[in-house]
Amino acid sequence: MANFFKKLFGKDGDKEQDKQNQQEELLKGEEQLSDEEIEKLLFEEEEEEAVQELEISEVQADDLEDFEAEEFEDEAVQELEISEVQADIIEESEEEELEAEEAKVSFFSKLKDGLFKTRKNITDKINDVLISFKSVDEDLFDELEEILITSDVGVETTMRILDNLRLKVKQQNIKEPMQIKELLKQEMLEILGTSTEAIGTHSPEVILVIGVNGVGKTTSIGKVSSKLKKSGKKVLIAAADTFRAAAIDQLEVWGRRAGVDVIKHQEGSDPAAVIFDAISAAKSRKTDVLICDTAGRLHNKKNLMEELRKIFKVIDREYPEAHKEVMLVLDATTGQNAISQAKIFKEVANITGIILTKLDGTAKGGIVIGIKSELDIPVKLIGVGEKVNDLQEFIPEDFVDALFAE
Ligand SMILES: Nc1nc2c(ncn2[C@@H]2O[C@H](COP(=O)(O)OP(=O)(O)O)[C@@H](O)[C@H]2O)c(=O)[nH]1
Ligand SMILES: [Mg+2]
Repeated sequence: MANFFKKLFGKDGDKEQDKQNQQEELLKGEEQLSDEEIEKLLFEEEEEEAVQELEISEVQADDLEDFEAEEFEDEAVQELEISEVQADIIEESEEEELEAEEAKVSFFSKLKDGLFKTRKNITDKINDVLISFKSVDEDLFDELEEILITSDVGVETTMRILDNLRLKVKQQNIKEPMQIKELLKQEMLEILGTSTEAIGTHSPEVILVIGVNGVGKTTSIGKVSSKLKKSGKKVLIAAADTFRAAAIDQLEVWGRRAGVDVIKHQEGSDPAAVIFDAISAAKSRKTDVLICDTAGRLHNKKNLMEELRKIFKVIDREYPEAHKEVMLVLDATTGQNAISQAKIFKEVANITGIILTKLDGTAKGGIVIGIKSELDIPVKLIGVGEKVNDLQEFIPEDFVDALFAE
């Protein structure tokens, strides 16, 4: 829907002044509609259908019902010239409705749904193999090995899992292939360990979010801010990805949604200076959690690493009393490449946790196991979708249960 409006009303209105002018024009436009016009519009059946079709919320319908009919839309475009900001507001209230709905869906089923592709790939294949084999033999282990490796569990980790499986099968004298499923779950849990401390629990706390472009840093910051704010924390965001104006805008949209302020400078300014100001603001406002977005242009590795070092220095010097978390965001769909990225960031950053995004978009969710076993950094949060509630605390038992759920 929001795209529909964006298409309809154009992408102008970047500048604050434009937005104001357009908002004023919107108000004028509304006044110019005569009562007759409004009535005519309201009674046309087509329009009501259009309203229903577009599923506009009541608030939006109030604003928009005057010009919902398809024929009238073009005129409305010219008259009202709704800016991108207004379209964003529509999108936001639409999303709030969706969020309320989604909140009803349980945590577990969301996780299960988010792992749909992985479940199809790993679990269905494992089930097929276990059903097709009559006895537990080396061929069965070979099949399992292939499934795990192709699901990005990682070669070494897969070997480790299989060695343990063989041993347990022997020790427990297991003859039924199906019994292996439980053993496999146990092995996975053994590697994943227990869940670690959640982020945002200290006060003051500063969370620095790092990772290459496009992995989901800004989106995850939006989701985390919203969650912490809802739990009663005072949250502040620092827009230290100053490379593109769009990155700052994107963060502000998330900030508005979450009801969290964003400290920003102009595009191209020094990220460390943004952090410096954000820390001052956090101190004077008695903020509980300050979350910092950063740029991730890995192709200029040297600069990026220098930039991060400078940021760390500012945080250490200016905010020694704050508990520090450095969250590395990795995109699950990039597979083994995610592990290489982590190794590079480890060189400059004392990474305290991983946010693994886009698990909903990959059939290779075995990467969770690979990451834990190869990097030994706890996965603290997982992204299973683009919506605000789609970032979950990573609980190994739930993850394995959801993976093998029927
Ligand atoms: N499907 C899915 N998409 C995600 C998830 N997290 C982030 N994204 C999408 O990934 C894209 C890049 O995210 P962004 O936060 O801008 O990445 P950044 O460059 O690291 O800040 C956006 O289109 C997000 O909506 C997730 O868990 N699932
Ligand atoms: Mg970003």
